[in-house]
Amino acid sequence: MTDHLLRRVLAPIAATALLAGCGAMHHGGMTGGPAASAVLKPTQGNTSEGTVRFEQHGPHLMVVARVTGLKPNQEHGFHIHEKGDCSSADATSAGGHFNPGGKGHGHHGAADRHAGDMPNLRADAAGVAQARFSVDGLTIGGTSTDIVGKAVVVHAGPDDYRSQPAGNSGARIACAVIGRA
Ligand SMILES: [Cu+2]
Ligand SMILES: [Zn+2]
Repeated sequence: MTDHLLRRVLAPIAATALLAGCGAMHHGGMTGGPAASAVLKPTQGNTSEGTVRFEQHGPHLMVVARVTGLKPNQEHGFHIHEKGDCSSADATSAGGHFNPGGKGHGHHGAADRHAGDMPNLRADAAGVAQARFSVDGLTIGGTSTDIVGKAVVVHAGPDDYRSQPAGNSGARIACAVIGRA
């Protein structure tokens, strides 16, 4: 087996190890850049909770999340919201999607989108989502695109990546304020 092939086989294993615990997160694939994290707590009447870690690598923001208490086998909208305030019972205190560019809601891979638009979380049969992806247009520190002090929110339903202003993903079931890690 070539090194290249070996890495492709081992990469998912490394990702799993990253999610195994805080200690493990300092090793493996995520190296060195500015980091931030958030601990998701359920909104009133919900049970979803989890952790999200962010790490900046040049223009890319790597996001690693593990969220439990989701609806099994369903996708859930997952965004950065503009206010780091999860104090209201339904997390509407977190405001709308983080949108420093003044754009419309869209697919996370598109140029025209809110900076805070991210891929849906996908829950397994046990209602657990483990995600690892990177998005552009967000930073840790520095500029108007800084996510520190903003909120990360999980929704009851999937984001359709089209509907305005927020993808029609329903109620906010978990919320967290993002802090420097
Ligand atoms: Cu949202
Ligand atoms: Zn949006």
